Amino acid sequence: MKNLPRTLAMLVLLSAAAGPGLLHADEDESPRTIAISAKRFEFEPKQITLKKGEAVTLAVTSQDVTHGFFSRPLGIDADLAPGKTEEVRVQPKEAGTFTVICDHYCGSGHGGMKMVIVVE
Ligand SMILES: [Cu+2]
Repeated sequence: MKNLPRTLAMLVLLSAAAGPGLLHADEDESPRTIAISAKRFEFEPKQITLKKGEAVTLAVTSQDVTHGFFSRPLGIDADLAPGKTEEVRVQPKEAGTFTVICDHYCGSGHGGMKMVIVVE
């Protein structure tokens, strides 16, 4: 009798499925726009985060009375007329945490009307 041929075990190599290469999402050429609303006595959102060196447009709209939108270190100084949207360009050069204040008197809570821009 013939010996049964030995069964050869086959090694199955499982190769990890290689991805089609890393996809790099190109940076959008046009500046990102962030909508911000202003009304007595707050900005909404209260905080945004930007990247150092990234140019963005802040589209700031007053919902009620005239407000200011001011941050000296970020070079922001805008007046916000009621019902209008002011496009404020900003391109932060430094990382840090910056406060934007309303610098146009708008009533009893004016002194606390501010928002924070974090640059990282
Ligand atoms: Cu104010």
